Amino acid sequence: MTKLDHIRAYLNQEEANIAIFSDPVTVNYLIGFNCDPHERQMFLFVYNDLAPVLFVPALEVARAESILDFPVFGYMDSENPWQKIKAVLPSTDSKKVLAEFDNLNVTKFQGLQTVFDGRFENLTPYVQHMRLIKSQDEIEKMRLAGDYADKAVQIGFDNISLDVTETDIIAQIEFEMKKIGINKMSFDTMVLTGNNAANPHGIPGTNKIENDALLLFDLGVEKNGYMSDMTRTVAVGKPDQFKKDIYELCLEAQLTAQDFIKLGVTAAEVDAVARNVIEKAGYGEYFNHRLGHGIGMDVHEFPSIMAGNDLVLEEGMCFSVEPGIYIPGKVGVRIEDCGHVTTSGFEVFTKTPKDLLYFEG
Ligand SMILES: [Mn+2]
Repeated sequence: MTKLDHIRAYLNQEEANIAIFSDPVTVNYLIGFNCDPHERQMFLFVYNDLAPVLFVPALEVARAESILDFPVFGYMDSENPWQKIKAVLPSTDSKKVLAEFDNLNVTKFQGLQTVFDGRFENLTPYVQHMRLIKSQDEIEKMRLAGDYADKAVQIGFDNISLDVTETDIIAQIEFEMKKIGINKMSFDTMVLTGNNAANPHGIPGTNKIENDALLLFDLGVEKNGYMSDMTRTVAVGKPDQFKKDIYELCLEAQLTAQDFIKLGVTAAEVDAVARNVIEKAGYGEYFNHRLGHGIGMDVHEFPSIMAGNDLVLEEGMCFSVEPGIYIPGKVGVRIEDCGHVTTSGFEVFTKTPKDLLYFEG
């Protein structure tokens, strides 16, 4: 069964005639058409018993038609997209209309309501569920994205110097990645020195790399539509024993959680295993975020590895394991790998070593 067949089966089960996809990542996931329409409108309409229809800005029609085997319609900037949708769709008749609520802003929702009379119901949970279990092909793509993250962080390591700033190192990483054909990082690369790393949402800037301190790299690469995400914290010069102890504690939490992951345990249990290590040492209050997030075509997707999530882990689920300890004004450490659940445990996509690495200032 293709992914669209699964959608059709779900429509029949829900006794609905149409599903509307508006999230560009979902559209890419379902039909392999990668397009960011920005503020313009793009929808994939999937019927239970008619051919699907892709509706895009006019400038995207030729590219879409070249890869799709079903009808594509476009609209000019000067046209009303909702009138155009109503005119081109083979049917707008459905008692229930399934749509991705997490992606519908009010403009889209009100526009679609002028096209369809049916009752709108939320398709987001079904899409999240579909994307939760990765196929072998998807795992391969995640591995490749992970390889590039390892390369990227190595470039960061190679550029550590007390003469440069956080953004200098970021510029080098992204410059070198572009030169080997990487179009896009998964998110804004973070390089945080000293106390700036003690803020879990620290923003890189023109801070010079500090000596005798820790330096945090959080980055990822998009390759073939799939994301990687990793964090490494390294030593510059000779950080004091306290900083090294916090590093070792964070590493112990991360490795304990990774070893614990297996089929049948819950997401909440994985979070608790890591959290217990840090809490027992007395630093629980400084680990103030969930242990991890799902990853795939989006850098944050399901499942959330956190307290309260009783989702049972299954083969093919992909997520991060990223404990952090942030003591304001003193030290910040985070260690992160993403991986996938296998029949024998958890296999990570990033291989950069995790023993505390030391660099000359
Ligand atoms: Mn992450």
